[in-house]
Amino acid sequence: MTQNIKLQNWVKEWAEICQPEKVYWCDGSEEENQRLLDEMVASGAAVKLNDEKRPGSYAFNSDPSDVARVENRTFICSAKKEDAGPTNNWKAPADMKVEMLEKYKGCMKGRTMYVIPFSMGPLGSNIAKIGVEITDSAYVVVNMRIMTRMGQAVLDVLGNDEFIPCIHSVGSPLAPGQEDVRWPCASNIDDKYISHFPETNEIWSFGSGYGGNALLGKKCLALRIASNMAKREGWLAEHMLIMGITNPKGEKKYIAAAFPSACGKTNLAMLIPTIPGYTVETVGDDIAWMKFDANGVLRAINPEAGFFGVAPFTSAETNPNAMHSADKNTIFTNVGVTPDNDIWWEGIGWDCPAGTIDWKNKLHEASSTEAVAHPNARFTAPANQCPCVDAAWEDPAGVPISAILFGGRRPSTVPLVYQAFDWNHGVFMGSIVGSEVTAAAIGLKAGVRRDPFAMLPFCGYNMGDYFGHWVTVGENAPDKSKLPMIFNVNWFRKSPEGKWLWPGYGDNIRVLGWILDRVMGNVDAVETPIGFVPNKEDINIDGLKGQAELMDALLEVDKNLWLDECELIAEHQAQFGDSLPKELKEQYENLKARLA
Ligand code: SAT
Ligand code: MN
Repeated sequence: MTQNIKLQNWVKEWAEICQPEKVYWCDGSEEENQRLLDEMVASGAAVKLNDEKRPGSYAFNSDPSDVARVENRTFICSAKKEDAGPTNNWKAPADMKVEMLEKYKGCMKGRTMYVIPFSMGPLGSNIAKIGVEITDSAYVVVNMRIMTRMGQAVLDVLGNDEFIPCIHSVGSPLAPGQEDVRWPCASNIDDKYISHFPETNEIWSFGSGYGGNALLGKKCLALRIASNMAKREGWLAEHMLIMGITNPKGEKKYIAAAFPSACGKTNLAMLIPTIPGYTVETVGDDIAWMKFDANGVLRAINPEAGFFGVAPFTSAETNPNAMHSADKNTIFTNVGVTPDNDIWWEGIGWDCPAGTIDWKNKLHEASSTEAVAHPNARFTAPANQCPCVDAAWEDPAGVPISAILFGGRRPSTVPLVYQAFDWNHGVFMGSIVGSEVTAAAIGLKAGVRRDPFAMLPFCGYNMGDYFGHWVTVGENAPDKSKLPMIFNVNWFRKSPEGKWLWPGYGDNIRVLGWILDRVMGNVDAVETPIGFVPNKEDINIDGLKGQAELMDALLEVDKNLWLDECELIAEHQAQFGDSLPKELKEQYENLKARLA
């Protein structure tokens, strides 16, 4: 329990609004966790998996209408619309609160209101932030217990201090005697809201029970709200993995890396090197909070305690470390369940056993073309179960960051790797990250879909101001010589005939090796109009058959393609209007001048 009056009053206030049957404060204990899981198995909401194959693990199926984040129902409710910027949905805070309070009235009838105290970041670390989530979903409680540090220990650390209040309801009250469904949620998309009030550090979520819509510590707090706090306080809250890389000489460096979705971020964070002598260790696979220490070194922590990873196509081949992270004590959502209560998904590496129940809770017929697992099916697994978790992954001081990587899916134009000339050039690189889409794929004009810093859905304020914040962080760095070097990588370049030019996966260590060499000043590079590109002999391709002939095409910087790219960049920059920092306009002009 807690003596925190503000917290007690806040819970009371919301209990009056939501009218739950009872209020329950989560202590985070093993017994509590087991009790909630047992209750959900008994009610039919969860399946207990085979204890020999998947100890301590459970499978849930969501409602088919509730399978992913809802970006068109995600709102940044700053006082001024400009402060949400051109890339966020906005509503005035007061209007949003009036609208949502109508929804919250009585929304927990017949349900338990759980109070979840949680810490993003190691408990008691001065970088960590404490939130309290109110929810009517026991599924959320057991997931938050994996994804965050949760329970009484957090209240003990909180004392009478401030917390970030997060309110969540699945929006599905029960009338007396009404039987519950397996996955309650608001059935109408317009009844879902993921709202953020950056000026008051509040999160209000309604109508969805899935992922980032409901586990409010993740995208809502650790990115959208934290990005606002970071701007005010002079640090960085980023959608980045953090990994340690040790080279054959035993020298270890940490890097942070941002990629839009579907670029293999979790796989990179847990990569198994194909060249001998290198080791990769994982600090985090999704979010990095970075601050300068007293010596002017930028240090990063992973605010999370677990992985909420995409299941389909994760296998012993693509990511054995992720598979092992999910060996036990794991919650699976929207995967198939086999007759012996194991899990199955597309690309898991073996055939689907007869009698498997699909994510829609139907028997999967061998002849069926329907997916067994939803494409956004997830595993929620404790980070400390990852075989390659870094020894310092919970160090409250964070790990020193030597390099920051950006990347997207670019079949043409963008070389395998290139390095920014300086910090502001690197900020420019981050601001133009994107993946190419074909006209066929989305029925729109073919082009590059930009996802600056991979933060498009997660930046809690005006994206132009966010670019400006990155510029400011560089300007205010206590020691500019200690700023991380910035790189762009592209594992996805293709030949004009459409063949991949790079093997990817574990072979990406060959590129990371070059990046480490640059960081340590071991190799020169070729200066091109877009940045420093490797001399091809400096990328180790030993043992890769046929790779040598592809290196020129892979590293090529084609001025004409880049002049075309500049036109797209100009369009991209234009949307930010006056909020685009002059430094990025300059970077664009300089790039064009270098290409001329
Ligand atoms: O559902 S989450 O937001 O946690 C994961 C994702 O969509 O990136
Ligand atoms: Mn993510």
